[in-house]
Amino acid sequence: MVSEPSRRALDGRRLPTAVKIVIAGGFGVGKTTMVGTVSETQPLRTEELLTDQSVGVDDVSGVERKATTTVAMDFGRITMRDEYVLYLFGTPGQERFWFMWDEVAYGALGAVVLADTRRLKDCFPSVDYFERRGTPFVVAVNCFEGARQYDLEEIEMALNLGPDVPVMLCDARKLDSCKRVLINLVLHAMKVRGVGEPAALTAEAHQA
Ligand SMILES: Nc1nc2c(ncn2[C@@H]2O[C@H](COP(=O)(O)OP(=O)(O)OP(=O)(O)O)[C@@H](O)[C@H]2O)c(=O)[nH]1
Ligand SMILES: [Mg+2]
Repeated sequence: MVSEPSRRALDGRRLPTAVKIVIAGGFGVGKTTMVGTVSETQPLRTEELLTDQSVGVDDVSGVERKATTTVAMDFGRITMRDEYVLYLFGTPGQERFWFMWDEVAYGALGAVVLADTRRLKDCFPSVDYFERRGTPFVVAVNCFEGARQYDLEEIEMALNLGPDVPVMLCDARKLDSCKRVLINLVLHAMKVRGVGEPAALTAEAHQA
């Protein structure tokens, strides 16, 4: 949520508004990568090695070189136009760690659901989760090399999303691309929650 205390002025300067954002999606879709790409501080990670025990449980097709997985959460921070500080919380993707989601998502303004078109159904649990919680979200399709390209309309239809859920393409390894996703999410979430449109971010959205 938008934190009221953070709006207070300090020495005549306005403090940036603090906003909590969740980065969710299926196993290996690029959540940790996205948090790491945008974070202006050293991101906090809780990565553990994928072991032989995960063979047959975790589907690494498409990300065969993946050696680690998030077991609790990712955490990072990005400031936008000195007006907003986004605190980013990445969820663990593996089903056995989904019990963490309530903790990670508590108090979030909105969520990014990352999707991979090669394993689109893996993002359904995240979509269902945020729909059930009433948390505004956008779907960002992380475009892996070699994955077939789809039109956004095709993806929207496949996900059976409500008409107002923004869907966009992104590259979780690129700062500008991740920033564009985050700005669109904040604008969408503020609109859904009736918080008014932040001029600074709208201007940034036009540039991104
Ligand atoms: N080609 C390509 N590779 C990517 C991209 N994003 C992430 N990767 C790679 O894909 C793998 C998965 O990335 P992670 O960021 O660990 O995925 P995750 O969603 O955090 O995974 P879990 O926490 O295990 O669910 C890593 O090997 C990344 O280097 C991308 O946009 N393009
Ligand atoms: Mg991760």
